[in-house]
Amino acid sequence: MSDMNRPGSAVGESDHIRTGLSKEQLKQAYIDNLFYLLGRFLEVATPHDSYMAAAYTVRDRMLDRWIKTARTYKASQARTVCYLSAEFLLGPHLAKNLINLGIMEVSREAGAELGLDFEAILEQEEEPGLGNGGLGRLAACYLDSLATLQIPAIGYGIRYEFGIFDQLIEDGWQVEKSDVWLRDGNPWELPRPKLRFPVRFGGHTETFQDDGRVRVRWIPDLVVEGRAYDTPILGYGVSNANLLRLWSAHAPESFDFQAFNTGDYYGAVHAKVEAETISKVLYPNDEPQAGKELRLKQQYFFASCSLQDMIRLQLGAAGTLEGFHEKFVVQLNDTHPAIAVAELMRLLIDEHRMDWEPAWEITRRTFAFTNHTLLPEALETWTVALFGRLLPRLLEIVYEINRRFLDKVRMHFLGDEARIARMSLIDEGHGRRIRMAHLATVGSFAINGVAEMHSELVKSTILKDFHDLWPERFHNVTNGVTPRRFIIVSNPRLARLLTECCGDDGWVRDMDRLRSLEPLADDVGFHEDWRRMKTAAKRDLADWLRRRVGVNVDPETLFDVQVKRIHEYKRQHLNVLHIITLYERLKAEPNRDVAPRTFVFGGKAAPGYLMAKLIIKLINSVAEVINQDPQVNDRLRVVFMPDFNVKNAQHLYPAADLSEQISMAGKEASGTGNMKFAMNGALTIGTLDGANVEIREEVGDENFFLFGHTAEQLQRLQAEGYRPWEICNDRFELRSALDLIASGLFSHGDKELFRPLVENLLYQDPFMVLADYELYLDRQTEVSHAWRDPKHWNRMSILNVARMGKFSSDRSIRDYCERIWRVRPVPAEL
Ligand code: CR1
Repeated sequence: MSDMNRPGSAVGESDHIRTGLSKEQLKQAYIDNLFYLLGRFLEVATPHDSYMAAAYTVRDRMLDRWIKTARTYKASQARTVCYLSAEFLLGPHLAKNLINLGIMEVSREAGAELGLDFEAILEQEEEPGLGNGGLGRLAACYLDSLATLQIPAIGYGIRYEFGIFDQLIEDGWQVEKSDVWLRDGNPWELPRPKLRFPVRFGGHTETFQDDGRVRVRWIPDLVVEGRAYDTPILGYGVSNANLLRLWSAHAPESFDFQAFNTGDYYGAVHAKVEAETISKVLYPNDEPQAGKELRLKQQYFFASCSLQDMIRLQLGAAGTLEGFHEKFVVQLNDTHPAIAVAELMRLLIDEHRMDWEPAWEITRRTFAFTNHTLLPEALETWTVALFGRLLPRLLEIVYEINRRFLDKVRMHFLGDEARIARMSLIDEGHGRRIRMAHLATVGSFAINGVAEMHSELVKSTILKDFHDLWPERFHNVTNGVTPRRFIIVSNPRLARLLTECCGDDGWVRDMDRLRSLEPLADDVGFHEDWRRMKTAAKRDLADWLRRRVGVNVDPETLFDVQVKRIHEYKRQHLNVLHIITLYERLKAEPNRDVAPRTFVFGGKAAPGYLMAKLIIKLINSVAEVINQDPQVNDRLRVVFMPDFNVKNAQHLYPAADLSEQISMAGKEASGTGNMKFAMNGALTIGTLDGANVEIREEVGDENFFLFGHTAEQLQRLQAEGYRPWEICNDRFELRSALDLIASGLFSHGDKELFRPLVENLLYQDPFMVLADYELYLDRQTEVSHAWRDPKHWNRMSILNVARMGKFSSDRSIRDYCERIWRVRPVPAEL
């Protein structure tokens, strides 16, 4: 770029005020932003003003990179990865961006010289909670890795006005509070009011003649406008900055003047409200309950806006939609954006007057689909009735895709009508429903699961028929997490130690280099450093818990942590049964020698998921009794950390000694918390499920506490007729733990409160908690023994960190680039 094009270049010196990275330039820029953007000056600035000024100072530096990256990508004509996701759980931006720009330390110094409390400024940021859990956080890790690996990419999603609810705990129960994250403004985004697309809903379709062809016109009864909000996403240690584009829903005009003039003022305003409702709130279910009309509207809304935007870019660059799939590859993050398959067909056929065959050729070569769950309740379907009423034109297209697809299946599997019924995009059995996973599969050139075991199960269960037909389309890409967020930002002490050991910070972009730690696993001096680092992190967490939650915990005890969404399949209640058993052992034998532990739980329950809410209540009730019992509370403590989110999680990973990954085998597609803990030196107690399997393979069986039945064994148990109550008859301690809950000891004598939970475990136990109880307890006993030998424990901890290279999201993204997207890096230069 010529100098005249640089922002601020007209005024010479001030050029660097928006781009320079030196301490003096940062200080000057900060003061400038405080004054000109916020109308404040140092002496009167509140912590929030300081945060905003700091954020704008960082954003200025990102914009320079962002514009240059966009130009480089455009000139390269490279293929762009479009990651379509209903959720992006980014976490706070400021620290992450300071790290990726490489100015964390110099900013800290600049802050100190200005008399600012740097930590308090970071604390000010309200995180954008635009996701529920693993799936949304994975999308955020992937954006970080895409930018770091210099891959042209755009994240597309929804700018929810309210993200995932804030969780309060009152009297032990979860209480939800709406998340007003935009209340104080969002300095990281740039509104693009001119970048807007119409999205239609309802109405009917008609055919008409056009150049001798029959075409279809959709006359909607509601048109909503999607407006773009852009957030730059910086890579680490590179000049590339990618784009996250989120859509916000608006009425095309703020008033419907027709209605207004005829006196229907209320009706006119109502249309505006109806439109804006679409991007109002994130559905708080991690495994969504199907059937909600608004959710289908959200999905179609963001899929349509995103595709219209890609078409705009393609026409701008090439003037034609031919070859669209060579310029864009669209990754569908689960089935939430699967409707994009039908929408791209509609746009190509109806709006750009293409014929079906070439349009289908482009479509099926554009999309790739990631499945994230096998849970039957999470497999999205929509009734034909609802779908047709809301999206009449899309229903016609889905029918036509299905007709042509089933013709092919019929040719391939002659006479196999049962198979045809199973594979159809329409489930005729349950009140006629559209199967979104089938639509995504039929419309994609590649389908993948998120861990080896999960990908195998996808092929052998939910998509087996499709695998029989197109085995070459099925892949595995094991999930990963970004070490920028989950080591450098969360655990700076560990980051420093790793950089010292490796000689430089190259491990941040190549985590396999941590293997060079292996020889240190037996080094006495290094053990001392390791212990100091861990103890410091545990002290920090203890301070934080005292201030935030009002509980005292002892950093010398074993920190045993389970944080994730609360769900029966994740089996937080198995963890609780272990705690109750320890409690009973200590009560029966007060001098018994047990390794002192602090149990930490955290996680949100979907607001309508009563059993999950009861599990939260149980954890808090058990905590209350144990923490107040002087006979045991020097050796057992239980803490429920409220409002588990990215920001709070960052305090936990560095401090954990033991990571609980205890889902029922076959249920957790991958898990990513398991990776975050192990990367920070926690040891895992876990089942053979999801990515646990691969973590254990990498770190070595001797450095992992495996327990539990395998998925096949559990299946066999179930097939033989699983009778959980019989297990209790033989296991005295299990019976006793359940009896203790039922007795009302944890509920102030109320015997009814936990009855649904206890009876569910005794008589149904759908996630086979009781079947694994004894194996879990035995393994926990070994954990306690291992903890008694700090040298051995540290050795295992060091080896876990050294061998986690595979679980960097950089590796996952490289896999996607090579095996699925077929894209290469395009470095941007400053
Ligand atoms: C899975 O339950 C996985 C993440 C990310 C979740 C979890 O095991 O780590 O996806 N699935 O792949 C999900 O949210 C809707 O499905």
